[in-house]
Amino acid sequence: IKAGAAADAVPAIAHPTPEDAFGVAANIKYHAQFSPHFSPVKFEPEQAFYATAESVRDTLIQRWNETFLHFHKTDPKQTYYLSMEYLQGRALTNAVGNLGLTDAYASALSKLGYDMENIVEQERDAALGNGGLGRLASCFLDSMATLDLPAWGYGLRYKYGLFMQKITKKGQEEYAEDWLEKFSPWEVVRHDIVHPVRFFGEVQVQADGRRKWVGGEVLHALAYDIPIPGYNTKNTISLRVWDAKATAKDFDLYAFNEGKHDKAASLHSKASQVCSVLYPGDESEEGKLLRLKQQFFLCSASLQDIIARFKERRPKNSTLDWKIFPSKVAVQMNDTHPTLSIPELMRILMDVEGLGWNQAWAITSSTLAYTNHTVLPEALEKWPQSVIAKLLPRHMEIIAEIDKQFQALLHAKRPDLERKLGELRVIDYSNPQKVLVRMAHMCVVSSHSVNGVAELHSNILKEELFADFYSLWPSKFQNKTNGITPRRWLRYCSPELSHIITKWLRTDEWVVNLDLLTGLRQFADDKQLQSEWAAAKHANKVRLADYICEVTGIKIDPSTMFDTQIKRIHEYKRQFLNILSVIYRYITIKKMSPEQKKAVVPRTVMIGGKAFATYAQAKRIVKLVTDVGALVNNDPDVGGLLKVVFIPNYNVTVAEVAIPGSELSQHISTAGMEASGTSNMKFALNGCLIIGTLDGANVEIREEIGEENFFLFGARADEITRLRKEREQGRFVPDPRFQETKEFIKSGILGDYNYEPLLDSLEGNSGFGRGDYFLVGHDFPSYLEAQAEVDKAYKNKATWTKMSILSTAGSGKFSSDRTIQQYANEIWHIQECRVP
Ligand code: T68
Repeated sequence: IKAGAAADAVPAIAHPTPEDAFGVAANIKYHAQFSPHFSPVKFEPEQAFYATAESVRDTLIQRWNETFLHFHKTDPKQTYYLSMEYLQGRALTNAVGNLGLTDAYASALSKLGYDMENIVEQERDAALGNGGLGRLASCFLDSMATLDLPAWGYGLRYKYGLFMQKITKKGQEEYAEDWLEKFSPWEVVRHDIVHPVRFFGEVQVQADGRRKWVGGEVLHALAYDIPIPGYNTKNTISLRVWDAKATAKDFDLYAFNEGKHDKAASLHSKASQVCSVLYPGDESEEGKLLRLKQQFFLCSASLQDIIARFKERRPKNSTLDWKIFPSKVAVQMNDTHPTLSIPELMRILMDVEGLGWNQAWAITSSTLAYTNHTVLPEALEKWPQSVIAKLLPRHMEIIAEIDKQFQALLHAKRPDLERKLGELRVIDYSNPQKVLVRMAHMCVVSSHSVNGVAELHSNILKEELFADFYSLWPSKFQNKTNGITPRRWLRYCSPELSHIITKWLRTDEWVVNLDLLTGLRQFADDKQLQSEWAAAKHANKVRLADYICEVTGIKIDPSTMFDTQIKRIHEYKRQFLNILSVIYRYITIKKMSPEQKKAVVPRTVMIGGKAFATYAQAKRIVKLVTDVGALVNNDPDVGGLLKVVFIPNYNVTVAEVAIPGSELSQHISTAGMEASGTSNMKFALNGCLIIGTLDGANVEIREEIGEENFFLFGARADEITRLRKEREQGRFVPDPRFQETKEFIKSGILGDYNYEPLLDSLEGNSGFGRGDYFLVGHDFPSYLEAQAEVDKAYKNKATWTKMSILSTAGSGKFSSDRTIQQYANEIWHIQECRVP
């Protein structure tokens, strides 16, 4: 490369390249020797993992560079996905698989005396997210790369991602998990990509009347790139995560030498707080400030980066034409967490670039789009105006102006809505002591597209949550049903099933065209396929049983039905309903004669998930599951007919074992409350049958796989309001089985833990102050009936296996490739840009 020239003449790599097993083995050895992380005398599995990962990284970086240069030269419109969360999980299997190097790496490692499976196990999960929303973002990146789309992700490089969960006698305990403790072999620090981000300070009016944000504290956002390889393509995109830094200039050497060590490095310590923890508690004012700081840090650094790229790619000697910005840039906000992108883009365009309000507004609103992931009122972000004004004084001015212009618009266009102004405004003045900014309203008002994540959810947005906005801007509202990547969630997590699918479809094209799975339908009755299918499922069950034994010490029997519910613990997801029915099953078994017991279908019920650290009710549910397990698993009367296991520390890697190994999975939220769900799609794709309510994407899954292959129960979304009202009016008569189950818990047989607050939630004193708000009591009887149907179906192995095959066959729609193609066509308006 010549000085000053573009770096597109990538020089030949000076060390062995991973093209075949010999090349790979040599390359791994090279890294073991020259990557100076470990002493050279050791080559244990951990070192072997890092050397292997660094070897894979060589290829990734090469492709990443080619992709970047190709995008740079072609200059297509590019999408930037802004998300506070990414739940990436492990990367090694996925990377070598997508690169088409699985066999080469497996045999190279075996030449070096290792087996791939063991090496893969050394990697820690990158858990920079909570649950569905974060995992969705990660699946989307895989699809963007695979579809050759010019698209990138932006996020934050938290030091401590999602906490580690330990289950003790007290229930759930949380510990910080340091995924970077050693280092991550996947990230590439970009020392040349640094953007200043200001907090606090004040607004000055300049001579020309323009406003300028000055003073306060300025931190620096330093970029780390995590390469994301597409499947079967050279395209390798970036997840760019920001870390906060202070500079040497911010270090007060004089103060330090006077012994004032903390004071000397106070900005450095503030910088280290910004990206230290995912979702720090926000009860206190300090907590709120930190969360808002994190959100703004992501928005400001990413927008500056996007704008720098826009400027860099403009033809030489041409003047900057801001009008074309929306034809070059699409920004997708993953929920309201990146909402501050709106006032930040407005500020940059007006205060830095000198545009007027109207032009800045036109650009901002045609660039930004918003995805909503929840209708739960308590999960819709509202920030105190006072906190925003303190941290981001200029942004608060802009937000106030957006609010004002929205009022003017209503006045001019929709006087009929003016009486609802108070509810619709961006700023909520209803309590003058506590003025709040409604982030979702700001997103709806300022974006050109608003989407929900499943048909039912998008309809609820249009008809309820955002009904008035919908009447104002009907064409803004869209649906984009979620999806999952078939690479991680079938091809790599269940190689056994994948091989069978490829064999029967006579192609592995399904990995990139998941609709091809419908081709399995014609063989669903074939005895040969059924027996291969059942064998693969059994192998996956054995693997899960081994894992459960390893982490809990509990031995479970792979010949029993494996029934799983894994997701965040929440009252609306109703793990409580699940465990109540397990208790009822236990009570019933206890009353049975030996003859009656023979007819029972033996089940292993597994529940896993993390409860938010301050969510007391959710933590009680975790404790209840473990207490029920302790009772049931040790009762000789039960004799293996029922086992109850809490799977600790649920994360992406655990899901990759639990999902293929399950036969029944539970998606049993109160109808209307689960926006979509994505684990339902993962289970269905892996031939696991669903017991569920008509909620979120369950509705569409049931349509696709056939209602005869889905165990449905419970109230529908459009009945919920009426049912809650009836309940309030005392018109609900509980099922005697429900009463008996509650009495059982009250009896104290589970030990001395106080379950009263949990039981109260079923009666009228729930944390939400509303009696059985989640309608556990109402749905209990129909849930038991659906469970009886499950047992009946399971008794006939051929029927069950056929249903399992049809479940996989009908899951094609739920590929995130489909979802992302729809975002690309209908929201982002971007085209494929494939590296030749
Ligand atoms: C989930 N939301 C939805 N929120 O609950 C789920 N983090 O139905 C849907 O399938 C999924 O998003 C993807 O669309 C979340 O995971 C969060 O994790 C969250 C909520 C508030 C603040 C932070």
